[in-house]
Amino acid sequence: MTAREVVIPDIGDAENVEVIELCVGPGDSVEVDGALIVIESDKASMEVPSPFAGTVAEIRVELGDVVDSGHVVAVLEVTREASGERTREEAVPQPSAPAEAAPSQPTPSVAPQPPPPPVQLDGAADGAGVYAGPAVRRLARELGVALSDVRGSGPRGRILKDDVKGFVKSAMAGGATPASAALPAIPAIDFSKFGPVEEVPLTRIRNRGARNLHRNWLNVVHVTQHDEADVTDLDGFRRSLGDQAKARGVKLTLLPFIVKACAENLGAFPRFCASLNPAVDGLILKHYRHIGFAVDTDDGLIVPVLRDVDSKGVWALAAEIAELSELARNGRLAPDHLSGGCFTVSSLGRQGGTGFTPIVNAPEVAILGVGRLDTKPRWNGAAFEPRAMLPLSLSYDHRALNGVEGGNFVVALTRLLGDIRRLVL
Ligand code: CAO
Repeated sequence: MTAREVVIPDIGDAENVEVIELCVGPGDSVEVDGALIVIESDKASMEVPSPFAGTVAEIRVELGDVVDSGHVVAVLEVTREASGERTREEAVPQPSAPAEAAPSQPTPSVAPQPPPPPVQLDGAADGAGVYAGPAVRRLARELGVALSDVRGSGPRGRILKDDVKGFVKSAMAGGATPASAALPAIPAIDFSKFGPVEEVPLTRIRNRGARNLHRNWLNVVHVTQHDEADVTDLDGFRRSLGDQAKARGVKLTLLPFIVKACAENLGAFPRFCASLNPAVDGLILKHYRHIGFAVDTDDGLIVPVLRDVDSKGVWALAAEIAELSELARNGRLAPDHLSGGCFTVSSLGRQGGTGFTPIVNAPEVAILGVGRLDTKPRWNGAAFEPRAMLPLSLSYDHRALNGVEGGNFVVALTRLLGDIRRLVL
């Protein structure tokens, strides 16, 4: 085999163009006219095609290099030439590498045959208006992908092979979206360049959860309203029930009280117990109070639903929360346990934190995040006194609810939790 240099062909009056993509690397096979690199001038991007078929021995440019006509791009071990009939004996050595960079056994190279012209990428025949090179177009054709549906992650939105592959992967996972709706792709990075890594698969639940969260994040117009409820009396009351809880075999945490207060509050604010209709021009008000609560399991986050919370007492809710959490952690929840929620409570109280922004569990329109209770000094009009303060974070869909409604809901909820006697009024 003969080693031959490939140079950048005549690119007209475009000078000092930038190398923006390396399409091949050492050891790769290339066909005649296969793309070697992509260069970009002020006006256009062009692929530099290979005039030979063979194997890439060396790439002589790097991303970001500024190059011109005649610059050596690569050295190929040639098996076949574009114009077909020339033999390796006809090759004319052309020492174009700088002396100090030359290998001890100089590579016999040849004056390049008039190299094929660069292939302009912008506005090519199929998928006109799509910014992609022939190799990418060929790959898209082979995979049956319409390039107009693919979001390019290259410079100025150019579609790369990885974008096409990513689109196919996403389509197979059920998540592909047309470019008009898709976000710019996050570049795939080989992190092992920076240090040791390992890839672990997401569990089925985490995987499904990730898709749902992404869907909700993209569809819902999120606003999060933060507040603190003074739960000094409520927490004292809860603790005072410790012996009764033990006798009943129930763990009485703040959560059943919070869920109960939410059900009460949903009665006063029915637009929070609702879903937008599919056309997003109407609100479906639900006259039932089924409330989901987030459970952290080894396999991922699960949200079982407590039914008719408004008609249940705190003991019953505490027992049901324990039972559903246990079923969730053992992977034994039935579909009925997971459907029909109107509103969700996500408590990170045990874990800690003063506030977070929970993602609305669409098609619900609101979710309450609960942080860790903390004793804080509070001004009572005459002096500071220690009070047990519970951080609350209400995220809601701004398409369904406005800020005043969000604020009013949280304030009313803090009042209910501040004086739970109100729950029986
Ligand atoms: N502040 C301080 N302490 C709190 C608290 C709070 N807000 N909430 C709970 N605690 C305490 C409890 O009182 C309990 O203390 P003791 O063991 O001393 O009695 C302890 O933390 C453990 O509570 P728990 O987590 O077992 O019970 P719970 O009723 O509060 O919550 C459940 C049950 C299933 C919701 C919870 O275990 C869980 O899985 N939480 C994670 C939810 C989650 O991942 N949310 C994030 C989703 S992203 O939106």
